[in-house]
Amino acid sequence: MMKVKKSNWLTLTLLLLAALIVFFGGASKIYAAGNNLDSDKDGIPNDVEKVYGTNPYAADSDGDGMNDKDDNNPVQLSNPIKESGSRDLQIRVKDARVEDNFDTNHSDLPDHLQITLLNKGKKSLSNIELYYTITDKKTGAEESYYQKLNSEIAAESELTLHFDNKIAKDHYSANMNGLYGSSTNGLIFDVYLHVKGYKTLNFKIEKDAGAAEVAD
Ligand SMILES: [Ca+2]
Ligand SMILES: [Ca+2]
Ligand SMILES: [Ca+2]
Ligand SMILES: [Ca+2]
Repeated sequence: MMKVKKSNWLTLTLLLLAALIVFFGGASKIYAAGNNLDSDKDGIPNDVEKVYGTNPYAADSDGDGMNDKDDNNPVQLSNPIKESGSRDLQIRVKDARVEDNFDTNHSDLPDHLQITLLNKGKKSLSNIELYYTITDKKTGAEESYYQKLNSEIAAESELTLHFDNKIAKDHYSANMNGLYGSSTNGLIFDVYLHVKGYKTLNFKIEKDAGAAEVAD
């Protein structure tokens, strides 16, 4: 029988190990639900973002220009909206909710921040900015978020904005690892909506105490 030298055994074992790493390394790409998935490529894996309370679908959870990894307060920023104009924005908030959501056919949707706006004016409105704070009514904990929206509200029409992390028109990211997805207490969403040249529109949305929304 052929004798295999000790050093050859070592080479064979190493080759086998390399083959296994290549095989399973490739396989893990197929079963991408692995622990190291970093959906927003901000350097923090999804599972860790859950622990940090940051958004796994946004590299910059709060929209202050600093990525989650570099931001000491990744879910807090002060209101960046500055406006000296005094014209009233011709927008009426038709509906604003963070639970009991529905789509255009009035079918149930998973809970999320949803705002329906009516543009009463004769001009379409774009370059909409949104800043909102979420306050836990029981603990007083507060988070804040800022987003520039690329939605346009045509003249004399209405539009519904969804903050649910779906990749679709008029859908935006929202941090379901934050208070909204983790607190069972009542929450207050204090929303500031701004279009350049017009007074900022401010309104509040309340979420009743109850089960926390489940982050998906
Ligand atoms: Ca990440
Ligand atoms: Ca993130
Ligand atoms: Ca940030
Ligand atoms: Ca921040």
